[in-house]
Amino acid sequence: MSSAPAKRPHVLFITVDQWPGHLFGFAGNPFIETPTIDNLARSGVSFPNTWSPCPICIPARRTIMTGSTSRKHGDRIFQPALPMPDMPTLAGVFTRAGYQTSATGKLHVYPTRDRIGFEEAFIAEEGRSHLGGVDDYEIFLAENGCAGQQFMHGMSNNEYSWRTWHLDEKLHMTNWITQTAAKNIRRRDPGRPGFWYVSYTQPHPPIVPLSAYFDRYRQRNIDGPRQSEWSQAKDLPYALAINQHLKPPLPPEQYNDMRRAFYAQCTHIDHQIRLLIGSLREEGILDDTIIVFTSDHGDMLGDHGMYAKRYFYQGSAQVPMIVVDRANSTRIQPGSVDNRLVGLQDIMPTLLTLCDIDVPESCDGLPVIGEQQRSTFYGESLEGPLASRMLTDGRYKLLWYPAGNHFQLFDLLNDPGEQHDLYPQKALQEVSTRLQEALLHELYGSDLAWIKNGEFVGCEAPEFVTPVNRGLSGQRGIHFPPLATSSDPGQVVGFG
Ligand SMILES: [Ca+2]
Repeated sequence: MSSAPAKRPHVLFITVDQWPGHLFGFAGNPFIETPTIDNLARSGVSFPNTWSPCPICIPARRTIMTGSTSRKHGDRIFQPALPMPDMPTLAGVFTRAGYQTSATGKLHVYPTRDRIGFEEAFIAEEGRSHLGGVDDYEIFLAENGCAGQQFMHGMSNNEYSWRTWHLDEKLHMTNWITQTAAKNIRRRDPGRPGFWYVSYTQPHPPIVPLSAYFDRYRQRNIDGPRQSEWSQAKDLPYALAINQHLKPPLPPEQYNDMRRAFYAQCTHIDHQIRLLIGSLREEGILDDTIIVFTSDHGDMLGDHGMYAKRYFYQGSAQVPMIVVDRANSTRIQPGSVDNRLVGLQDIMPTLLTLCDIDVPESCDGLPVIGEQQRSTFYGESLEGPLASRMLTDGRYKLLWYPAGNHFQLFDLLNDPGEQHDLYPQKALQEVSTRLQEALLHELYGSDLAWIKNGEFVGCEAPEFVTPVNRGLSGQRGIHFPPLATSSDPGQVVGFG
């Protein structure tokens, strides 16, 4: 039997949920503390032009785990009861290559206990137990005398109210994910390379930071949301108007505290990552471990009057991407910044290439350490009147809202915060036309009804009716006794 697999590098792949790419020290934000992740960036290469090709939880995670985009993996909406496509998965390919593979935290797949190729999965699925399958974090809470108390803080899974964590620090989901993953590193089989997927459920709401981390930010100045003229226009695209009305603006003091609480969750995760690195170091394998850090999508956090994700503005769709190679490798220059266009579909081919494993043909992504680069990047979100599409060449970004056939154009070099919509400017018509032509080539399926004779015609926007949010955006209740599995597992209990 070959001993070659044991010489392969280990992999620590860390994913966070809903953490925008611009909210890091290494990305230039002076308000947030992310010393550990900044150190990862200094130890490897970061990619500031990384986009979530469909900035919604389930589609983004299907992209990460298949190395392909919505067109191939089959979801650009958010389909909670859609099984994984019949394609090789990141985990499955590593397992077949001889790796010991484990996932800890959020997978967000259906059926819930589908291991999607991992040998082991320890899951924390944010209280979606109506979908069936036990949740390891909920078992942990019960074993520690807190059965069903995960959501007793009262905060919603998709709102921007906040309070500090209501149970002991050691019971916080971020701590549980770290401890479980660190244990998996310690209990590894020393004869095989390890692949540890660590998937934090935060900083996604419910915003429930530990009080120690909120206190850290309590007295600090904090940055505010991006403002723009275009987002206050009366003819705002339907998809944007709905968001602005669903989550009305917070008064400044409340907004600032919410943002501090969000940052507190981020710094908490950053510090917990130190334990993963420490565990690898004490096992004597840190220098032989490739580390990748990313997020499934970001959060608007009030930018342009909007919250959460689904959109292709920077806060929602631009994600962090850091790749740290083995120590002393010459493939990556520590501390380098690579401005190529990158997407979440590139993670699978990148990790496989770094570990000298063949990339399946089903992967659409490109290894980010290779010579081959894309000239444009396409993104898609939702279908019907809430849909939006994006096409960027890295310098300019074109957005299309089919409902109302509304376009926007931003100059990412001079206006990374996208505060000035340049689409109406005649001087840039050539740029818009070029990006529109590239966008036409990307469209498929139901989108083709929005094209006539090669021209964008879109569809009529529905009459705007102020949305009513009776369910508090996916508010959870008391989870003991355990919830019964719903007869309709597709029932949405809040976008993730
Ligand atoms: Ca998500």
